[in-house]
Amino acid sequence: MRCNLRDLMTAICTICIAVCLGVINPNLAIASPITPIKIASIDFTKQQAIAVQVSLSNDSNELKFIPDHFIFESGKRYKLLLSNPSSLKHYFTSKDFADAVWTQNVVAGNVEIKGNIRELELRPNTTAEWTFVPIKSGTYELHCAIAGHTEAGMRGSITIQPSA
Ligand SMILES: [Cu+2]
Repeated sequence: MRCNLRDLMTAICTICIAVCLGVINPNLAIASPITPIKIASIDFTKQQAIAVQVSLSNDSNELKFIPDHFIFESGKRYKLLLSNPSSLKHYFTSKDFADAVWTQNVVAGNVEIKGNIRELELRPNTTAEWTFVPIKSGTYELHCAIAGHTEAGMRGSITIQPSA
């Protein structure tokens, strides 16, 4: 059998192309079994909810949120317990905050509302529970949307911090 340089180069090129196309795995002989990577997963809906209280005004009808500043951590589940002990209706309005959380539900009376919400209106002597998981960090303004209430002091802020 004749073996010249051209045949040799052709044979080498054929092997190179085969390797490149994955037909021949050069590591085949020393390949070790693939170890699956375990990725930690969290079901946010099943985390213990952290209860946080907020009062919209008080029984003296002072126009303020109590407290008026909140700090939440992204990725944790919170239950915001809202109450309005005053004789006026008030809003918990923070649309940018509402866009920065995933809302699991709002429970008011015997009704549970699932899905996104934008703001809550609480009539006199009512309560509501808003369960959510913050997802986007930032500081968001909070106010009561009733005319004149923001100007009278019914405002605050909500900060979402990245998870530690
Ligand atoms: Cu108000």
